[in-house]
Amino acid sequence: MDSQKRIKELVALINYHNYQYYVLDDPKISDYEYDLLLNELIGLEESNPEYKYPDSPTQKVGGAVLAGFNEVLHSNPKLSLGNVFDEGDLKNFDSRIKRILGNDLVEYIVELKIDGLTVVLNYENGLFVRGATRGDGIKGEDITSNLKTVRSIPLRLSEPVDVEVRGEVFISKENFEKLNAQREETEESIFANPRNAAAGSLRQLDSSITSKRPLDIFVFSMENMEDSKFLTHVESMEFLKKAGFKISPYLISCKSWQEVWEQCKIWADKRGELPFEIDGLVIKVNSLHQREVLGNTVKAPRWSVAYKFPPQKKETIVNDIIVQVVRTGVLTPTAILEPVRIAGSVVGRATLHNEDNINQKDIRIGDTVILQKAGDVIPEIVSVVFGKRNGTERLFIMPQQCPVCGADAVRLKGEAAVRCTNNSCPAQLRRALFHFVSRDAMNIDGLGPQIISMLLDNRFINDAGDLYLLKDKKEELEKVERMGEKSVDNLIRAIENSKENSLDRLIFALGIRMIGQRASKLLASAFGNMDRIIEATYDDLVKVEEIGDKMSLSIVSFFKEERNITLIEKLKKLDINMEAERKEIIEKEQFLGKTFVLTGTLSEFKRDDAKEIIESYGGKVSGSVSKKTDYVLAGAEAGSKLQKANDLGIEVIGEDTFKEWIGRW
Ligand code: 1X8
Repeated sequence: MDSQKRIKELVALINYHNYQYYVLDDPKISDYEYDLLLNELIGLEESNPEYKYPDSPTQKVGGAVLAGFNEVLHSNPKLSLGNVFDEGDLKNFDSRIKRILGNDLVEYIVELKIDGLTVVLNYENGLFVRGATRGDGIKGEDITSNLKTVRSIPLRLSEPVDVEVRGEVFISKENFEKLNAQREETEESIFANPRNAAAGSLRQLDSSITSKRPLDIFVFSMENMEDSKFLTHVESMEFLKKAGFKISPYLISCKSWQEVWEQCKIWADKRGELPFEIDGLVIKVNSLHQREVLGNTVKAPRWSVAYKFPPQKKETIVNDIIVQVVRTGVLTPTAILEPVRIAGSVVGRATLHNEDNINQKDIRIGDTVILQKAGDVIPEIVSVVFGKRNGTERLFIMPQQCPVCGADAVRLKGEAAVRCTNNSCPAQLRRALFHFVSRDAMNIDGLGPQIISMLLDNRFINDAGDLYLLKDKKEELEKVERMGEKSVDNLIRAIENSKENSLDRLIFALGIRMIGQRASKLLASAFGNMDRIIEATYDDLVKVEEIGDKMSLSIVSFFKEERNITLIEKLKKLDINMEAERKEIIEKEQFLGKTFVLTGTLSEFKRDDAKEIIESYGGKVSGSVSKKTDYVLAGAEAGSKLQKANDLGIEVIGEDTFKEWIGRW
């Protein structure tokens, strides 16, 4: 069969199966058979690019990366809706409609208000040509290539019509949980709620990223119905459904505002049982003729309104307050609650964030509290029911030690968080290792989060130093699934290479709080080697330009921890470079090629250290003064050497000048 014909056939066939699977949730073939068809199409399109059709399902995997989104001017303003919050508001909405329409009967359609991102889709001749965000209602952003990847958005309709529809793109609760679990695994930031996840996914400039997100859509209105054959909204939705759209799942007909209010009460309770998030209901007049009579205000249509659910609140009891150590080492107090059902799920614990939050709200163990689950999925304690206290409640005291490893937990000035100071705390180790090997730190290629986790879980490593011992465990490593000989060799080579990294990389890799890449470079160049940084006092540190008060405190407290010193000693024994690179300091022309003689006692340097500094800056140190001596560095009680220098007319410098030259004063 000729390629063009087969391509056409495959496009139609795969689009049909997409529709069965993603819109109707009724697959007709196995995933395997589906993949075979898709692969065949991909192959044929590759060898026949001229037959790549605009409705080809291969576009669902994304493609070109955009520099930015173009602006789209909407055909008509995409108005937002007025809100009603209670029975009274709803009655007023109905009264206004009745006032305008006289005694006509009004049928309302009640629908779910999906908590996602509103988009506008345009079809010409049945072909999807453009999709945009709602934006400010007048202008949106062209996100066509991202919307093409949404599996339930049809690329071609069953009829060759020109149509504009509005819908809500969302991510189901189940897929949201899965997506976040995945992101946690790969150390990516997690989304606060399904709406943010959907919005973030649609704003990707690389549509292949969007294609990997489990986006879905409900279409809820047809926008260009001016001269349409439809008499009602429901008819237009039935048409859209037949055309291939996944339409809003409940269209509940109500004959009075009282019936509508019943639905509001029903859904406020039932919302939790839905597989996706809703933040209210939308109430619409069904008759298109009546809609036209009612018209719009400047802001919103008079024939529709949104009912907003009250944030869900429940009373419960704080049975205990425990402290969890999160990956960043922050000790997070968490309330253990008497389980309550709220917004469809049973809540048994709530984060209390930090000490200050507990104190401000005066939350005590045994308290009765108000728990709230608003738009966000994370439950929160809003307040204490003080009237229910009986005197048995206990104050919570933040521990001074990490509950996981027992190391000191400290609260740094200006921070609400209390942190475990132990960098190798099991709760933190994984994260510390991710950081240690990362590109800007030790830059060990091929050591991603998965491999690190595998190494930890199989007890190949217990700290960063153990990475450098892996070369002795080659055979055991090769036995691990997916670690062939070649990948083990590559990994070990990358680890070995990192031994020669510059000092600033190592400093950064240690993960000292507040010490980023730049501060690491400054420390490396100011102190020259790791030992001097370890020995540096707060006063020494704050003198370094750009190293401020908080950074200095953080450095001092880091090196006070014995575990951190032990790790550095271990790394030193394993031959990890602890010296600043020469090239960084060759610029110190006072030293380069110059011969120094040391005499007397320096107050801030041991003689060996001073020697090392001079050498590291490109100078030489000699034991006796001669004509070849360039400088004599004289400390207190300098004796004959100083005399000789003066006799020979050799420049004598003091400790202050020396410190100035090396950038420490
Ligand atoms: C917004 C939404 C509407 C519907 C569902 N979800 C939304 N987020 C619906 O009509 N079923 S209508 C709407 C609007 O007009 N702003």
